[in-house]
Amino acid sequence: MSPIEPTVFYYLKIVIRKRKNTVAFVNLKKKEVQVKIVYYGPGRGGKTSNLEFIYNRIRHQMKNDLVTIKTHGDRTLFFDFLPLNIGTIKGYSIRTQLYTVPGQVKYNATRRLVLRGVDGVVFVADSMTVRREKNIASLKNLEENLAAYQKDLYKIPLVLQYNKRDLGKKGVPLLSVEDLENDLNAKLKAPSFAASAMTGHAVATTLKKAIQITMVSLKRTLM
Ligand SMILES: Nc1nc2c(ncn2[C@@H]2O[C@H](COP(=O)(O)OP(=O)(O)OP(=O)(O)O)[C@@H](O)[C@H]2O)c(=O)[nH]1
Ligand SMILES: [Mg+2]
Repeated sequence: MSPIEPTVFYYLKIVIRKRKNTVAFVNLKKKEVQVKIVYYGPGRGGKTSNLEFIYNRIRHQMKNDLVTIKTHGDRTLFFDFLPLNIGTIKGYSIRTQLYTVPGQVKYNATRRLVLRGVDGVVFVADSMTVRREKNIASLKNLEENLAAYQKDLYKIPLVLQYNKRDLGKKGVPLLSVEDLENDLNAKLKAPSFAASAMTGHAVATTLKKAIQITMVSLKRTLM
């Protein structure tokens, strides 16, 4: 992954200052700040692929492995987990924890559990026309599961990713970005990116934006 922009470090500094006394996020013993970002979205939309791409780009500098628990095929059974060390500020190491949820409808209890303590969300929508209803249902499900933690879809730091754009060239019918915006983002007006977790297009951009807006929001909450 390319280096995080300086603005993000600026916000991180503020978060550390404000969070020094809040044990939930800052581990004073370990001198560590944790930020939790969850990749959410319909089954087979490409959440795990996003984390795999990020992991493969940075594995040479990683101490930790991508933890991924899959079912028989390539479906996520519980979650994937990728801890990212994104730097040290004033002696505190900043750890971004990336999680994916299992997208299959039947795993809702697990999805809800993974959302506990979430700071920011990346919603990975599937651009394939046949997945239109699944995207809409999954976003609604996200809203419900956040509500269980008294969190509001309209207030939580959220980035939308319109994944699988590469399939257009292969003749697979895709929803246009405009259609996806209308379906999912008309009211939310969250930052959104057309991407491909297969080629890696906009995968890092999506993550950087998610980290950035999460930091801005944490700063606001704590001030
Ligand atoms: N062509 C293409 N295929 C993709 C892309 N992203 C994911 N895939 C494929 O879509 C399938 C599902 O991807 P996953 O990353 O496992 O999807 P997921 O969202 O984690 O699915 P669940 O774990 O079931 O929720 C895999 O076969 C991926 O290779 C993409 O951008 N382009
Ligand atoms: Mg998965």
